[in-house]
Amino acid sequence: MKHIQKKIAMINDITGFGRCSIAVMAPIVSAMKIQAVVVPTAILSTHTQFPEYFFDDYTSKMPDYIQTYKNLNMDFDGIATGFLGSTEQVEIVIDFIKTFKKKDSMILVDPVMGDYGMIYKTYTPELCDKMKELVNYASILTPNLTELCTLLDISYGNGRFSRDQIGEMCDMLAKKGPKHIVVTGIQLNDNQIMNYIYTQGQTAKEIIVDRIGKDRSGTGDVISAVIAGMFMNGHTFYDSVKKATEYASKCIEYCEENNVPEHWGLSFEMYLNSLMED
Ligand code: PXL
Repeated sequence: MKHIQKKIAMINDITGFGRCSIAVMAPIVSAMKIQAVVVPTAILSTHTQFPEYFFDDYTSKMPDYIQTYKNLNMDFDGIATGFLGSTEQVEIVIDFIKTFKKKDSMILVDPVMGDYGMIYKTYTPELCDKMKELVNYASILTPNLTELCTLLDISYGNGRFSRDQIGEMCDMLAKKGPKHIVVTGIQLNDNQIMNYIYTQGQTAKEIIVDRIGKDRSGTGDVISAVIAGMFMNGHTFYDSVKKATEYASKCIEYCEENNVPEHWGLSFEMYLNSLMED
């Protein structure tokens, strides 16, 4: 019988404590019956929101690591990328996608670059430009509003954009490659957050969720992983985003009720079984 289990390459950091990147993304897609193949970009003891962390950049080792997959003629049904630390690392990711993607592979790029109109300190103008290049290879893009503006060189201003403006920005990005874009975490008011869901050639949709408590680290990683898993399992982009936002909301609610510190990430383990399908 043909082996039909799908595999996704996750190019991301391995962070020990704090529930972000691979530590949440691999178990989530595993629960969805997809094989997670880890391609590390860095190894950290905790994520960078803690006052102290061990950080080992893996960039120089990535080419040899990846070469073995090239020699073994591997291919992937999906590739997901997250936080990237240097232009060199983005080059390696672009080469990885060019080498391993199949005709219908899902390429999810989470352009982790900033939030609330501010670009992270590690993002030099060169790195921002390189991320714009990576967008050309994505089939799914999951920016927040800050990242959407940065990728298009549009000023964030006060962060207030109409739905039409957001739609036009998605149109511009989609011309470069990604068929599906979800603009995450758009603040509608003090209590509500909107996710704007764009698929090329279709009318945009939105999912509005209640804001529960403060921001929690790793939320974006949980959402990308559920979207990737659902989409690879044949669900529509809208249904994938819907499931992802519902799942994240449940986890956040649990964290609030159980006083989980905000920088400990989401207690995604509590609801993994709700991602399992027969
Ligand atoms: O969740 C994003 C993320 C991923 N990886 C590392 C981080 C963060 C956010 O702080 O520090 C190492």
